[in-house]
Amino acid sequence: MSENETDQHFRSGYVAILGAPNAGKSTLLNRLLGQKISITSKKPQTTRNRILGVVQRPAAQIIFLDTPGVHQSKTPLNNRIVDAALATLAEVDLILMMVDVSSPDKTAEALLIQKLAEQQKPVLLALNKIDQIKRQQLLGHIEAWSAALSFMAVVPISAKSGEQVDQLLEIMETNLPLGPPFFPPDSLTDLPTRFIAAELIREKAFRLTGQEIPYAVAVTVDEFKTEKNGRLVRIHATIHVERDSQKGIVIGKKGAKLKQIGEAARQAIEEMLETRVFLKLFVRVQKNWTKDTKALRKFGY
Ligand SMILES: Nc1nc2c(ncn2[C@@H]2O[C@H](COP(=O)(O)OP(=O)(O)OP(=O)(O)O)[C@@H](O)[C@H]2O)c(=O)[nH]1
Ligand SMILES: [Mg+2]
Repeated sequence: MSENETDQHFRSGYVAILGAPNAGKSTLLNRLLGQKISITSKKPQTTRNRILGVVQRPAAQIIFLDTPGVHQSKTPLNNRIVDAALATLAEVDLILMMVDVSSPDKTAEALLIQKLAEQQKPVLLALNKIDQIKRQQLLGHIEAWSAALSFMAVVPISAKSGEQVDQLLEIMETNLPLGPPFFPPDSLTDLPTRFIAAELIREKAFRLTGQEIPYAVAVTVDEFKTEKNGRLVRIHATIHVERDSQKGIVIGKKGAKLKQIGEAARQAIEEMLETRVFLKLFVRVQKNWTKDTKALRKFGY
C-alpha cells in the first residue's frame, strides 16, 4: 500500500461525462488520461458504450465514465445507447455536462437538462470548443447557461487544445468525497485490450466512410494472439454491416477502402500496444443488426 492510500486527505470518486452527440466528451477523456482509450470523430454518435478511464493525481483518483451522446433516439440501437448513458447518473459522485458552444444542439441539450434537473447529484458544466468562437460570444454562452440549471460551476474549455482542462480537473478533484482509491495506482481503464482494438477499427471505418455506413458498422475481434515473445500481435476482426450494398462500400474498388481502414487501424493499435500488429479484416453482412435484439447483444450493446 502506498502512502496515498492510507492518507486521510485522499479523494476518490466517479464522474460521468454527459452531453449531446459530438460535444467533445471522448476527446476530453483522452486528454485527461493523456492516452487514447475512447474513439472520436467529426460525426455524431461515435461512442456507443460506457468508457471508463482512471485519472491518477497525487492526492486523488478520479474515475471518468465517458458516455454516448444523449439525443432523441428513434432506433433500438440508439435507445439502448442513450439508456446506457443516462444509467451512469446513478453510479457517480459528480456529473460533468459538456456542450459544444460552437455548434449547439438545442434539442439534445434540453433533454439532458431535463434529466439532470430530475436528480440530486452535483453538476458541473464545461463549455467546450472555445477555440472556435469569439470571446464576446463566450460571455453570452456563460450567461445563458448559468441560468439553465444550478451548476456547481461553468467552465469554458477546449478539450482539443487542452485550454482550461487543468482548472476543470481541479474543480472536480476538490469536490470528490474523501476516501481511498477504487483502482490500483497504475490503472488506466477496465476495458479489455481486445475491446479497444475493436473500437479503433470501428473508428477508422467511421472516419473513412460516409453517409449511413458508420451507423451500420459493428466490429468484433475473432482472434487476438501474442506471438514472437510478445513482439507481434495477430488480430483477426470482422466489420459487420447491415446490407450487401454496404459491404461493397466498406470493401471499396478492388478492396481499396478496406485496405485503407485496415492500415489506419493497424497503426492505431500498434501505438496502443507498443508492438507490431498483424491485422486481418473481414466484412460480413448481418441483416438489420441495429434493429435485432439478439444481434445487438452479440455486438455488446
Ligand atoms: N475545435 C475543437 N474541436 C473539438 C474540441 N473538442 C472536440 N472536438 C472535435 O469534436 C468532434 C467530436 O468529438 P468527440 O470527442 O468524438 O465527441 P463526443 O462528445 O465524444 O461525441 P459522441 O461520442 O458522438 O457523443 C471531433 O472531431 C473532435 O476533434 C475542441 O475543444 N475544439
Ligand atoms: Mg464520444
